[in-house]
Amino acid sequence: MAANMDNPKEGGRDPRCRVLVVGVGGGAGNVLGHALADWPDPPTVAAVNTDARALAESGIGLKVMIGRTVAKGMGAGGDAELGRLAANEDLDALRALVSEYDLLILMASLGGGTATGAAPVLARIAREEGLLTLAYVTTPFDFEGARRQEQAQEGLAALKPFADAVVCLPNQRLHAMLSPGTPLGEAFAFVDRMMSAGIRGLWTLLARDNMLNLDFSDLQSLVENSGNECCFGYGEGAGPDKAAQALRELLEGPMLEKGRVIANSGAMILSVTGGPDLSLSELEMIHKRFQAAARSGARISMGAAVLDGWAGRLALTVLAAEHWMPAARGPAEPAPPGPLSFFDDGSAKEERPRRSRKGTQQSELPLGSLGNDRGRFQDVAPTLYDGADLDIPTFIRRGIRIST
Ligand SMILES: Nc1nc2c(ncn2[C@@H]2O[C@H](COP(=O)(O)OP(=O)(O)OP(=O)(O)O)[C@@H](O)[C@H]2O)c(=O)[nH]1
Ligand SMILES: [Mg+2]
Repeated sequence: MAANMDNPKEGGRDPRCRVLVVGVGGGAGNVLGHALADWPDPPTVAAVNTDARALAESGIGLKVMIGRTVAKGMGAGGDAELGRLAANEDLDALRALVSEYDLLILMASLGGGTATGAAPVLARIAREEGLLTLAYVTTPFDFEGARRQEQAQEGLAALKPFADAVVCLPNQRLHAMLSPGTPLGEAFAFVDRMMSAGIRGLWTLLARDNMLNLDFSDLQSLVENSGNECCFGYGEGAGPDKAAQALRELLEGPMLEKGRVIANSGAMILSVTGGPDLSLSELEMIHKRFQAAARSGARISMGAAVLDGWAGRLALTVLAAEHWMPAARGPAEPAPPGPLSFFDDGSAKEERPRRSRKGTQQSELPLGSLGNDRGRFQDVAPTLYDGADLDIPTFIRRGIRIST
């Protein structure tokens, strides 16, 4: 059973679960801006940032500004402690943001100040409010330097105790998929594409009446027994060979370490997105290939969505739990592994404790005059790569203008 079906949101059919997607910090805001551009039926998406200019420029409708006092609307300048203080300054706004939902998909590009410091605070609040939290995070490319990498690892360690599962994509894993000499902006755009496709693929299955549905409880079962860690992979194909192409990209590519992650995982969710031409034989082939690649007894669950405009295309998203352990007892215990679970094992799930509902609140933006300079971080050693200062908000660095 999907949780909390008693209070469907406006807009037609009952949602299978109420999903809130939040991007914390500049990089995550860019990923979600990217995702929204190609998302016909999106869930509620919010941006949380210390950076007033980044929020103002973002195409994301729901914006929560944090840390007006400590960060003065200028970003955290790569300082994770400042990001944490900023979130603590606006606990009420963050609580109001999440309190109406069942599932939080929290996106954070770790390594800078805001996401690294604030994402663990948001995850803690979501836990207190009874949401299931699936955090999608990236860690920096090696070329961004040791300081960012270390800070990202600290952020990851701080996030794990509060998220039900963290899906971590080290940017460096994608490095092998980029040709040498790829400009910085293009490298991040590639990460944006991978992350946004993964989040969209999962949400599409949760939210729609699909050919093969994914139920909230199935996701809950995977993440709650995942040992707090999942891996994520994405592959796509086009033309008559589309399923084989997508499989090759996933099982032989670097995102899932050339199949090593699949071979080690105790449970995984496969999400297939295709057009009206998506065939049963393609689904069978995908399932068989994963069964062959997975370890014996692994629980493989598959959902498939057919979207208009996707004829001739196929995308495959995987969430895999390497440290998955079946629950020892209780209603959350999953069914024993079968040949093919289409998420219909009927295992009822206990509702997570929730507090009384509060109205969602949108913070106001104090839009002062902000220039392209480093503001009060003028005296802090910049994180430079290829002439670009990574502590300057990404959208300014990349000259991104997202239309509103
Ligand atoms: N996918 C993606 N990642 C990005 C982008 N820009 C930066 N990143 C990554 O995100 C990490 C954190 O950078 P930001 O998102 O700019 O930092 P922040 O969380 O906003 O923190 P402050 O800017 O210090 O307040 C970087 O180290 C990069 O690895 C982007 O446009 N897309
Ligand atoms: Mg920023």
